[in-house]
Amino acid sequence: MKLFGNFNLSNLFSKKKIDKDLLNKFEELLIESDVGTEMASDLKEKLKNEKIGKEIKDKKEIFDFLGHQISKLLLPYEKKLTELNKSSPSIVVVAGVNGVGKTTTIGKLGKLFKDDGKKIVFGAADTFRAAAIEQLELWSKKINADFVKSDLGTDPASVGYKTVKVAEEKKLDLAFIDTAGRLQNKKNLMEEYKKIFTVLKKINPEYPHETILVLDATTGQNALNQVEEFQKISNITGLIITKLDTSAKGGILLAICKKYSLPIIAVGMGEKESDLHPFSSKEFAKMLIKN
Ligand SMILES: Nc1nc2c(ncn2[C@@H]2O[C@H](COP(=O)(O)OP(=O)(O)O)[C@@H](O)[C@H]2O)c(=O)[nH]1
Ligand SMILES: [Mg+2]
Repeated sequence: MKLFGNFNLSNLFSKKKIDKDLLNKFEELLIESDVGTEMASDLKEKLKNEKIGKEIKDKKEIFDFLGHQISKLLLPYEKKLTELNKSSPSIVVVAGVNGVGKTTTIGKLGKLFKDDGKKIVFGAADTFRAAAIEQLELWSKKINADFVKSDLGTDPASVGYKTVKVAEEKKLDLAFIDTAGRLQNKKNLMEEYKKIFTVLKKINPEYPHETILVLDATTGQNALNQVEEFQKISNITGLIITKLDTSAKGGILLAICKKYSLPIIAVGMGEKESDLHPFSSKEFAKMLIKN
């Protein structure tokens, strides 16, 4: 993950004094790093108010200041993992476009809750691809979770229904329902996605308790469109941002928070089961600034 692309923040602050020109360059760098214009101007103002005209004795001072500001901006968007498990069972739908990391993230979430002694079930409601069903089944075996599937091409809502029933009957703590990804350009998949919610709500109007949208940090600005599209058709209650272990620009996370005020639950930092980390504004800001 990086914040400042190929530019070097360090070079920018090699000047001895923070003046208007430097502040404008700083803002440009922020915009190029996907944080969005509002966030960029916010951070520029903060730097200006605090440091304009002052001598820069040590660049570290600037990095620490920035890290602290970013951490403060992101703090209200932290959502604890335990909030996903406030009811018994807690029903969680996992949404997102194809390839963002939904299935992998469910596996990793399952692992975190399993390690915490919770009983869980995975529902393979991405019935669109055989590989997707197998992939989730593998995860369920790996972490010893219950697993519900149907044949390829069956109605995803019926898999959702069966998954919830298993969770209720076996008195499990959590059910994670995987969904198919190619939504924006596939009308029937979109309808099927909406039907999952209709069916779950018939069982219990409170279902699902959570709908997590998974976003791939490498898609940059496009992630914003995805939030917009999914919010139109479902009540997104939290985000998980994946692939922050790559050269993705982590700044997109700031833009999303600012624009949509959605909480962030966790960040994906790799493909392994241990690579999902609860979102900490402090840790995240530290990682951003380090690069
Ligand atoms: N580097 C990296 N790869 C990830 C991460 N999360 C998922 N992936 C990979 O992204 C690809 C797509 O993941 P998958 O879970 O199948 O996406 P889905 O189509 O949304 O279900 C797979 O190769 C995953 O291993 C992550 O945090 N970092
Ligand atoms: Mg999948």
